Amino acid sequence: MLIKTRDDGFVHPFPSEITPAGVYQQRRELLRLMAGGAAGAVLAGWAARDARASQVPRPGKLAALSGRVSPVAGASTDEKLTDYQDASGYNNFYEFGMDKGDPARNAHTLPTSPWTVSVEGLVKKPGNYTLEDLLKLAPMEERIYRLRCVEGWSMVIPWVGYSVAELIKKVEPLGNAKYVEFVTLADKKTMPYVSSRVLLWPYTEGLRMDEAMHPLSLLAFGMYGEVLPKQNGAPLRLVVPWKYGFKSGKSLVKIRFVEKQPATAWNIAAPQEYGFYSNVNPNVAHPRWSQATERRIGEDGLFAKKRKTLMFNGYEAQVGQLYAGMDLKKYY
Ligand SMILES: Nc1nc2c(c(=O)[nH]1)N[C@H]1C(S)=C(S)[C@@H](COP(=O)(O)O)O[C@H]1N2
Ligand SMILES: [Mo]
Repeated sequence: MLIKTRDDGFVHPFPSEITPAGVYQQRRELLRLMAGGAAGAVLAGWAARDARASQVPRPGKLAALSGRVSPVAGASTDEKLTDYQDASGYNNFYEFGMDKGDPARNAHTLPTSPWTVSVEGLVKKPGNYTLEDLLKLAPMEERIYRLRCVEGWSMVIPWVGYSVAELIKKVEPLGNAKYVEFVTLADKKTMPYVSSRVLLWPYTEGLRMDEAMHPLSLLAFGMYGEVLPKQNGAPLRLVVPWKYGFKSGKSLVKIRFVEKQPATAWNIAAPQEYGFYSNVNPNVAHPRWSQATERRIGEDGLFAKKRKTLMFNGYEAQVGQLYAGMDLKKYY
């Protein structure tokens, strides 16, 4: 039974693990070690891999980030907030390592100032926008979103930012811009795993134009009323609450308007597992595990009951229309 821990998720696959042969090899190795009495050590290893970093320092307040309550309908859940230490100590940011505690331990090397975001492609006003430009581009809002990782865990985080639509309107996309590509930083000097082949760097993500324009799609600069910790994607990231967490690229450096559906990092790594849309959908299982339930971080005692995963992560009323008539099993 314990071997199931790994299958239950909490680790995206990386290329060497994606093949069935790779998975088989790992199980055999685990069984061999267990038979040899080394199970304790192995399981301690798994536990460490899944554990959050302890006592994460907080980056502090920034006046610009005292977000007003969002006027966008359904922008905040009243569910209990995830503990700050969990939200900033249990992360996926593969540029800094693959264990959940690695980003908090390693991301301090990331220089977040000065920072510019290059806006490119099919757009009337391309150019380099500095972080200072972006911070004052629109009023900051607080939005309390559920974030659900494809691995089967979720959190409730109060983000601070504004709709990506605010930026998109300012830069005036051309009529033939159908998709928006989001490119995140890939810097070998400050991001240790960018030298590895875990993913094809830079980490890229994409949205259809109407998804990017949906008011819930957030450009986040802060969380819990403070500057984003580096491990959560400082100085700015995307948060798309109805999609699996990996659509929400961290530490954005480029936003490109394109005509064709862009390639995305996870789709390149494992196309059969991660589609372009990646809407949270309990009816479409991940090939290696069910997506019907999730573990809310903070309720994760060994015997805590899992929660039912909701269609579009609970944002169906707001975003369901975007997918009217689409076969969501085909467009997963
Ligand atoms: N650049 C970059 N962005 C990323 C990732 C990553 O590895 N690199 N991981 C994604 C995944 S899988 C998830 S679940 C969320 C996690 O966000 P959080 O750590 O702030 O909760 O970030 C997403 N954005
Ligand atoms: Mo994720």
